Amino acid sequence: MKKILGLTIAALLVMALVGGGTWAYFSDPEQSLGNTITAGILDITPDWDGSAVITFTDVVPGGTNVNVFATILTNAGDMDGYLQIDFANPTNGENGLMEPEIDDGDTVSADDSSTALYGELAANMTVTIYLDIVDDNVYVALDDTLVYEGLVSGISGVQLDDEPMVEAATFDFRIDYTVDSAVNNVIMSDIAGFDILMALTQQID
Ligand SMILES: [Ca+2]
Ligand SMILES: [Ca+2]
Ligand SMILES: [Ca+2]
Ligand SMILES: [Ca+2]
Repeated sequence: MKKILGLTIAALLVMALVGGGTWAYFSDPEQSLGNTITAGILDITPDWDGSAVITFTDVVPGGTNVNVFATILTNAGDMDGYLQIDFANPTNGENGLMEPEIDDGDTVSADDSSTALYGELAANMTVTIYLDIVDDNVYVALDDTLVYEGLVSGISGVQLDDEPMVEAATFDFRIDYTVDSAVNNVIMSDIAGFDILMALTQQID
């Protein structure tokens, strides 16, 4: 009897201890193990190698050319982003002084070793640079996104900023040019060009 009482007291103690902390609540546990968080990817992919520099050659007074440069830009990552395009380092090379240039009054510095200076082409060539949103290979103001229209010599510092570009979006990036029809032989053999820099940045909702 004493032993039974002891067991009973022990059982009651256990019940009391347990009962004190075990008021029932509804519960429905679920598990989700092994979670990982992976940083998103922003990846602008033009279909040229990243170091390309646009260079115009064999242009003539009054000449025009559409799609002298065209590339497809792709947001190849897994996030929406903003596309930024910057232009820099316009070049304007004399590339040798031809006799017809001299005849039309062209001169060149004693140092013509640089390809970036002394030419006349960049100041006489207008470029139209755009995203061909309505993809018909033609810039139409109401359809497409104009990036820059102006002289090559004025392109440094031009920027397309914050153009929304959702995941997997593609843009056709195109350049047309026209050369002043009034310019004379001074542009002969000259070489003009510029750098294009692109970046895709995170879109913060
Ligand atoms: Ca010159
Ligand atoms: Ca178009
Ligand atoms: Ca020249
Ligand atoms: Ca020249």
